[in-house]
Amino acid sequence: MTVVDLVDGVLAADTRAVARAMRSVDDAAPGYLDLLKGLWPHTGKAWILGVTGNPGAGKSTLCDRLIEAYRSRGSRVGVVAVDPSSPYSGGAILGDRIRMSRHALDAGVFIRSLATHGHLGGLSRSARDVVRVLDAAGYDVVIVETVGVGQDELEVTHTAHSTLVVMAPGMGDEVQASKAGILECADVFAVNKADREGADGTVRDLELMISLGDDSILALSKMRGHGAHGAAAGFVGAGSGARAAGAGDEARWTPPILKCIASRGDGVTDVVGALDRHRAWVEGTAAGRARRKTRLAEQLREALREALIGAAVHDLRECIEEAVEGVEARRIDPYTCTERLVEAFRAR
Ligand SMILES: Nc1nc2c(ncn2[C@@H]2O[C@H](COP(=O)(O)OP(=O)(O)O)[C@@H](O)[C@H]2O)c(=O)[nH]1
Ligand SMILES: [Mg+2]
Repeated sequence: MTVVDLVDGVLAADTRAVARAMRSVDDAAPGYLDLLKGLWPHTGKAWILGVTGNPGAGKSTLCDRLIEAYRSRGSRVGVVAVDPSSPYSGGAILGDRIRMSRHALDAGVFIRSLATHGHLGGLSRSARDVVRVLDAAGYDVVIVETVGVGQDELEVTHTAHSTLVVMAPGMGDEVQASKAGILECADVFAVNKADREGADGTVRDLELMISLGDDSILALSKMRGHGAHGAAAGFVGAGSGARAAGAGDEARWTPPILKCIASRGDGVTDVVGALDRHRAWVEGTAAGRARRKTRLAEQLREALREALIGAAVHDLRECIEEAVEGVEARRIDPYTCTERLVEAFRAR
């Protein structure tokens, strides 16, 4: 099958062509860049939703509900599950042709799992390009579920137009997420497992952190350390006030925090509503469009970094070997050595 045939197959949303194109892109198989170039003019229509949060928070369960909600509006939904163990509605499903059991017979849903490693050029590169295949194939919403909240996941969220951060009460998710920089990339927070104790506390902690910024995390952990839960609650008034003020200010998006019980489907409508509002903000305001542009710039820089590193490591492989020996024998320091390698690469 030629690249042109494959492009045509993807544009016709032929399931086998889509699966094949995704595999080719994921493996960075020969010709995959031509494939992506061919698909590019047909992308940009899908709304890309990143779903992140600690393992066990309920991301997959909530994604399953989101698929249901978007399908009921008639949208076609693509899912890229970076977590290969995603137990969508029960049965754990692996491999290229995974289907969420509940959505298995639905032609309007396409699910692909990505392994967490083994991608040429990194996981975020793979995820971004696999998403583009789904976009070209006409999926209206593409959900990218990450496995956790590490650096890779942060990069994966750069691909998304909206990022939903899922948390569960009593897991210390708030503090952990703030350390990992997840708070900054969150557009909507879902405090899932609201059937469990502590959900309101998690909501309050989040409100506090959002209203006070990064400094609050340290303060919060200190308060918690002294067992003064009431002290944290004392700030809630200030937090809610800041949120209310933010709501009328279209230059700023203040991430809403919604409680839900994904396993029962409770509160999911509100999460969907918040995501809709975020989309409207991104599409309808200058600030939103500027942010979208920033994300594109981030993606381009990532792609450039990957391409440059790939090219340098390939072109300089002999020099690098020599360099390692030089540093090992202490003939040269690693800093000068790095400078020389960069110079050698630029001279090419
Ligand atoms: N009690 C409760 N359990 C839930 C809820 N949502 C998901 N779970 C359970 O939490 C576990 C982890 O869910 P999963 O969606 O796999 O989390 P993920 O690792 O973030 O994708 C599963 O056993 C779910 O059934 C909820 O709202 N309440
Ligand atoms: Mg999962």
